[in-house]
Amino acid sequence: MDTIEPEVKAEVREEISPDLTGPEAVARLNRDMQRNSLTPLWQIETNLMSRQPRTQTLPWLWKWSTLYDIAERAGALVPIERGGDRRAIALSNPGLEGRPFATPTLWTAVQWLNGHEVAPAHRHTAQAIRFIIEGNGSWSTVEGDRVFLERGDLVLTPPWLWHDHGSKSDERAIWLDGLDIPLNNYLDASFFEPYKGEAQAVTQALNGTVLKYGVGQMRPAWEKRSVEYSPIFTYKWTDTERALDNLAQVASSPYDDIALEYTNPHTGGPVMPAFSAWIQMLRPGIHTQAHRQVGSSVYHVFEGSGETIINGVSFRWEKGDFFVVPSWAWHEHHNLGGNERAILFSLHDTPLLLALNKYREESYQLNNGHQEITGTFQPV
Ligand code: GTQ
Ligand code: FE2
Repeated sequence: MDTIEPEVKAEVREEISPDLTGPEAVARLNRDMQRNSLTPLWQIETNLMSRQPRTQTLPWLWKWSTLYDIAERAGALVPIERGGDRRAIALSNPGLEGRPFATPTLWTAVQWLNGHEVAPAHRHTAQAIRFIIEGNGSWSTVEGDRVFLERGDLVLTPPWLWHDHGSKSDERAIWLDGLDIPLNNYLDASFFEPYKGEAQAVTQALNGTVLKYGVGQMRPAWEKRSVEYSPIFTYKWTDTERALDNLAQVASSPYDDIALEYTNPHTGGPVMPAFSAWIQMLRPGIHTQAHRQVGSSVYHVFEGSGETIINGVSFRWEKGDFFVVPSWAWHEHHNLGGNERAILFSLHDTPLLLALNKYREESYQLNNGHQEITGTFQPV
């Protein structure tokens, strides 16, 4: 067995000197703590337990024109091979020291699949969703259940289920991937396994979980409730859009207008334990009030144009753009698309904060809930 040698052996204290209580003794104490891998709280407390969240995550925005151009070039230049497994390009928040994470808890990537390609099957403990931006003729197979991908569909890849993606058309498919990779790694909980073959056999009727559970109000009487994650592997856009239109007839939020969380119909909770997914419609002209929450979010503009004001800075967005709202940042949304609706898809790590009893939210009290705009974000 290997042993780990401490850098400093045996010598826990320096030689006794005549100064037992003065500044020299304090300096010696500090040195001894350091060389024995100890840290005094009294020197770090104000950083360690800040009065309010002091995130490194920056509010940021990625333009669709840039994302698309880069993904398209990767599609032409980079084959999908075992080992890499996926042609996915991660949003790397410039505040997070070059790590490939959009926020401290969320991996968000744009994945590009060429026509007739297969991204080979594998499984991992990281929890994943896809939101389909373009998908004609492409599919994803999750544990033998093949779902066809169409624009606006939400597709789930719950932890440790086999999944592969492919296409039977000449067209490329492109979608948003959301995973809890940063959290999974922070918790030292990552397991990954490649599948023995390339793609799984399809063992169920197409869109099997939609047929089985998709109405959401009922489940096969002989089955138990699915508590850990939603048993529905795809939420079809036509249902999502109908739910938005229906909600708009009866209610709205002053902060988010017509906002819906995708739920596990068996629990009413989020689709995954580590994050929740939302779809939201900002009706024409809507300018919401600002609020802030503990927890980070990533948004994708599915339709329309507008701005989100984050901590006083206007982030102008249009169809396809992605942006990040860090923890405890004031934010309000503004549809600037004339008579057009705007639709935002988003991921939030709220379920973690709620489960751990760390969630807080606050509404902006000044100026009818609207922040003063002090700057405009300039995309690269
Ligand atoms: O499609 O299975 O963006 O495993 C990152 C890891 C996508 C996937 C990502 C993955 C996948
Ligand atoms: Fe995967």
